[in-house]
Amino acid sequence: MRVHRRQSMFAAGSVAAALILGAGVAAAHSSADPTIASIRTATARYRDLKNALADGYIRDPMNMCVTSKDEGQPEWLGAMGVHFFRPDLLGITGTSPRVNGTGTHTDFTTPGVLIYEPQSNGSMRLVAVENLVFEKAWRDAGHTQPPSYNGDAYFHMIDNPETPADEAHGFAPHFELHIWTELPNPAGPFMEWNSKATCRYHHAAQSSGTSPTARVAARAPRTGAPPGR
Ligand SMILES: [Cu+2]
Repeated sequence: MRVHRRQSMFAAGSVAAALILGAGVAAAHSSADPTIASIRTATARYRDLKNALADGYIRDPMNMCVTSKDEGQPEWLGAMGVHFFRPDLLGITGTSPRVNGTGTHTDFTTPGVLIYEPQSNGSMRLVAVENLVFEKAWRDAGHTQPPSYNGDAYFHMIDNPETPADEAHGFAPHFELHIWTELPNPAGPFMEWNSKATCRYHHAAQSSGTSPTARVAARAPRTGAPPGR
């Protein structure tokens, strides 16, 4: 069901991704990936945002609390939240014209990105972890398949010039995968949007005023996907 929905919803992006990656490729498989439970344990210290900041995570400079609605997608899909990045793990090399980097980091026990949901009392609740791998760096490292987590391929994010939306949300072509370690996602642990996450308590005054970019998840068709995730 989840796959169905993604395929219909992101059909255009999937076509773009298929053009890049070739249809029907199997995801590169790593058998050494940690379990979600162990990732949750390893990142438990980041439930306290102070620990994240101390370890080098920085708040999204745009300070966006990202929602599906902001980016032109159905509101019922939900939200992500506010992203905190480790620039060193992402290997950021520049931000113009797109955020680019050399990062190929895929270890979720030290994720490149942490996602927080603003709470009504002003605190920030850790909801998910994410890794983001730049496509060129990944291919330059000799990989012929997208990165994957326990056989689940990362989403391929690349702008489709034929649409007004920026499907790569300001980033150079990359692969990304979220894992909703702290806030279970009814749509599945790896889906981009979580209907249980909200940006309701993200203060408008914190926003940059910049128009949100569209974010469309695209992933090449792959084989061996467990059904019904
Ligand atoms: Cu995200």
